Amino acid sequence: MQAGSVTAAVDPAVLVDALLDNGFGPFTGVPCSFLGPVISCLEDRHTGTYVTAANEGEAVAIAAGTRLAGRRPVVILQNSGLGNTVNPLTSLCHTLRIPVLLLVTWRGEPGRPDEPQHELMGRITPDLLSAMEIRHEPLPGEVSLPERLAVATEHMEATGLPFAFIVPKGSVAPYRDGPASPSRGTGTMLREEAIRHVMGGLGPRALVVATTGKTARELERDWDRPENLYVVGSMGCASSVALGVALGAPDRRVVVLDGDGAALMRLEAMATIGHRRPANLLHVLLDNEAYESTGAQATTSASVDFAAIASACGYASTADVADAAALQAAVASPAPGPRLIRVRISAGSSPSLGRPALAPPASAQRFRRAVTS
Ligand SMILES: Cc1ncc(C[n+]2csc(CCOP(=O)(O)OP(=O)(O)O)c2C)c(N)n1
Repeated sequence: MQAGSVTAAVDPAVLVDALLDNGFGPFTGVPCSFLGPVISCLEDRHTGTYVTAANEGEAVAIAAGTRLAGRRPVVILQNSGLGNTVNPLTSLCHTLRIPVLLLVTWRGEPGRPDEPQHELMGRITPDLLSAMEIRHEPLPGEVSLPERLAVATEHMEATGLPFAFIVPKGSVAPYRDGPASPSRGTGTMLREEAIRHVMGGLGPRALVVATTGKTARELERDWDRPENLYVVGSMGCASSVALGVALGAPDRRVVVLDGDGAALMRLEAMATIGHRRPANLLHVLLDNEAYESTGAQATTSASVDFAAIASACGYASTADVADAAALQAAVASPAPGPRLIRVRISAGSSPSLGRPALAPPASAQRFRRAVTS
């Protein structure tokens, strides 16, 4: 597939209708901004047909289950999440011959400038699908969509294997009938304000690890310092990185700025943190009930009691706050760690928020020096 080979963008409603008309559904996945319009369309026009998964591997397993129940599921994912699907695609779908249709976006497509965390996966996406013996092709335009869906169906029925459409940037048009960025979250603060209150309450030597997306970008824009680590990829891994730092540097206070989508993607991290109980770790979970960085699609956090989970996992203390005063008090509290502060915020950020200026390897080196100094 050549970079820039896409002609006209597919209307997400046309894509959804074509999939449903050809017997596909339900849908499950984790958002990428390239396919955000498809999720918006599903949620707006076909309530209940999209299952919000916490990570892409889980989405493949849910899809496999629906296939076993007689459906023709579709998994929506960013290619960065293809890594999360490798095990269920190879050892579940392949082994049991359970076909699922994948719509995989193509961040980091060679020839198109993108962020550093997408570079390697962008280069290997088609090869990775091929290595998993998953037939793939570019998402077709509207005219050839019915024919290519028939080909995908035939292939999946004949082989029992998954089939993938690769979705380059700009190949799906915006969803016309919904807001570009729906309002979500129940708190009085935006993320940038919550970050300000956390950072304002920390000493100069506190080490801060920020999750991928707008959290890392806002932290760098407003509070850049060598003691900050911007985890620009590996969604969900920031709290585990912070655990490692906290275990390796027990004399330093370590703070992770996590997102609700990220925390849910790797909820297992809380079990390990609670088990090891590093007293120097503060886990701040900025909960806007949304994947705000990819277009504010809803996460499942509204029905999740993160403080109860943390307590049950063995965290020494927790707090659940929704306003600035309560957040400041929770950060200043001498309560023992590991400590979880769930901060209920509202989704929203500056439209001019930039991308990290510091190259990731330089940022990691700088952080390492700050930890060991
Ligand atoms: C494995 C993986 N899947 C999907 C993405 C795309 N992605 C980047 S940021 C983001 C949303 C993160 O949501 P949350 O942690 O709630 O933070 P918010 O954007 O709301 O600040 C998503 C889905 C990704 N980077 N990696």
